Amino acid sequence: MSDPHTADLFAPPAGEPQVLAPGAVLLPGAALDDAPALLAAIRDILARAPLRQMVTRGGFKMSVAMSNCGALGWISDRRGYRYAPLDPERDAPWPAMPPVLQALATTSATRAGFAGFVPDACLINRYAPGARMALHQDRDEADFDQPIVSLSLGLPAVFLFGGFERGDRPTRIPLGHGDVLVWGGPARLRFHGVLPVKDGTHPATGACRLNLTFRKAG
Ligand code: MD3
Ligand code: FE
Repeated sequence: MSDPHTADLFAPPAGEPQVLAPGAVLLPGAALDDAPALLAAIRDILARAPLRQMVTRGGFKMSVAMSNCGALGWISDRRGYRYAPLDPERDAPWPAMPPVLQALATTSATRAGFAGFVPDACLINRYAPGARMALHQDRDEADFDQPIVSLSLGLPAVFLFGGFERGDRPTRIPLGHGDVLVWGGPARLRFHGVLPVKDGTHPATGACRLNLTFRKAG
C-alpha cells in the first residue's frame, strides 16, 4: 500500500473522518475530487434560480446570498422562515437537485454513520468577503432525526460550533475548500454560525465562499 502507484486507489478521499462531538463528523476534503463537477452543477442552478439576499422576519437583509435546488427550498421573509416548493422570486419550482450533489450528500452521510439519507432540499449560501451567519439553530425541518450535510467550497471560513443553548461558548472550526460536515443525532440542534469571511480569492470560486446544506426538510 505504500507503493505510490497504487496507494491512492485505496485511500479514502482526503482525510479520515473526525468526530467533533457526538453526531458531528468532519470529512476533510471529501468533495475535493468532485469539486469541478459540483461547481459546474451549482453554476447551472444559479443561472436558473439566481442568488438573492433574503430579509429576516425582523426586516434585516441577510449578508449571505442564497438560492436552492431540490423539491423544497428554504426561504425567509417578513412572515418568517420556512421551506417552500416554489421560488418566490420566480413563482416556479426550484431547479431539481443534480445527481452529483445528491450523491455527495448521501455518500457523506453514510460515511458519517447516517445510511439512507436522501435530501429533498439543498440551500446554497454564498458568502462574499465580510458576510457572516449569526449563531442559530436549524429548526425549520420536519424531522430532527434526519441529519444535515454541509459542503464548503472556495474561500475558507471559521465555523462556530456551539452548544444547546445560545449562550454556550462555541468552538471555532476552520473549514476549507472541499470539506464536508455531517450533523445528526445529538448534534442536530446545536447552535452554530460562521464568522465574517475574510477578503481573498480562491481559484475555484473567485472572491467568495459557497456553502451547501443538504436536508430532508419535508
Ligand atoms: C450544526 N449554514 O444554512 S453549515 C445554514 O456555512 C447554516 O453556511 C452555515 O448554518 C454555512 O443553516 C453552516 C453547517 C451546519 C449546518 C447545520 C447544522 C452546521 C450545523 C445543524 C446543527 C448543528
Ligand atoms: Fe444553520
